[in-house]
Amino acid sequence: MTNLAQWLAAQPVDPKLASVVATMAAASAEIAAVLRLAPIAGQTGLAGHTNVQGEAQKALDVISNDIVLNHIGENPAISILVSEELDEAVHFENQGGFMVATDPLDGSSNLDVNVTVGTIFSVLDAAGGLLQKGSAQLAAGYAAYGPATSLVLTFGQSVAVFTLDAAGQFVLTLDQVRVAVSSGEYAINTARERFWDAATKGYVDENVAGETGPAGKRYNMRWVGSMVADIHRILMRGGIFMYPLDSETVSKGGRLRLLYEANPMALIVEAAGGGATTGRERILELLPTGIHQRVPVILGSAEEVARVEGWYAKG
Ligand code: AHM
Ligand code: MG
Repeated sequence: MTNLAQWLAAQPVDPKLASVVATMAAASAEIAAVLRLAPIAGQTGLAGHTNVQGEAQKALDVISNDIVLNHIGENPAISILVSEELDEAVHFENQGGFMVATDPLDGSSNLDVNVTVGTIFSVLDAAGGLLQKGSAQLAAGYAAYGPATSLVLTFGQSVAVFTLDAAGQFVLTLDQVRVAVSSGEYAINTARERFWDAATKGYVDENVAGETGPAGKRYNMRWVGSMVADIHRILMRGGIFMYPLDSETVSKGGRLRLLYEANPMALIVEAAGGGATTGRERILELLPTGIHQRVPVILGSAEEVARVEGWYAKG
C-alpha cells in the first residue's frame, strides 16, 4: 500500500509544491471528519450571511473555509489564498511561494440531503499574481466526500486517486486514471432548457434521440448537482459535464467559477486524456479578469466534448 506522503515524495516536483498538496489533503481529511458528524454536532443550515457571489453561506461552508485557512496558515510555502467564501484574496505575511485557489465545500446545496459534496483546489506560483491562466497551474485536486472520501490529484501529467482510511490517511487506490474517450452519459441541469443556446440544445437533442438520431447510440442522463460528484463519475466511467453559458447566466459569464472550479477540474480532466472547453475556447487558456470570475464549463470524454465544440463551431 502506498500512502499519500510516500506517493508525494516519489513525484518529480518541488517538495514545497508537494507540501502544498499535502496541506490541502490534510484540510480535506479534517473536513471529511466534520461532515460525517455534522448533523449530530448541529452544524447544519445557513450561516446567516451571504458570500461575495450573493449566495447564502451554509454553516459548513464557513467551517470548511476556516479549516482550509488554518491549514494554509501553517504551511510557510503558501502566501496567497483565494476562496469562494472570501471576497478578497488573503495574503499571508512571511510565507511565500505558492497560491491556492479553492472552493472549500462545493455542492453545499446537497448537504441537507446527505449527497456527495467536495473540496476543489488549484495551486499556482504566487509570483504569477492572482489572475493566471489555468495552464499555469502547478497542481490541482479535489476531495469527494461520498460513501468513501476520494482525493484526486494531478501535477498536470497524470491523475491519481486516494481513499481516506479509518486512521485518517489517504491511501493510493488508482493511478494513471484515464477518462474514457467515448461515453453514453451526459450531465446537465435540464430544468434550464428554456435558457439554452442552439449548440447546447442541438447536442442534448441528439443525445435524447439516442440510437434513432445522428449520435447513433443511446444515452443516459446523470446529474448529482455537486460538480465534484459529477466530475468524479466522469473520471471513473466517462461522460460529459455541462454548465454552458445560457440566456440567464450570460450576464454573469456563466455559473461556475474559473479559478477554483473550472480550472482545477479542467487540469485534472485534461491530464486524464479528456477535454475541457467553454464550447468555443479551451478553459485552461482563459485569462482571468477577476478572482471570482464565472465561465461556461463543458468537460469530460474527448469525443463528447468534440461533438459539443462542433455544435458551437456551427454558429
Ligand atoms: P456552489 O459552489 O455554490 O456549491 O455551486 C456550485 C454547484 C456545482 O457543484 C454544481 O454543478 C452546480 O453548482 C449546480 O448548479 P444548479 O443548482 O444551478 O444546478
Ligand atoms: Mg462550488
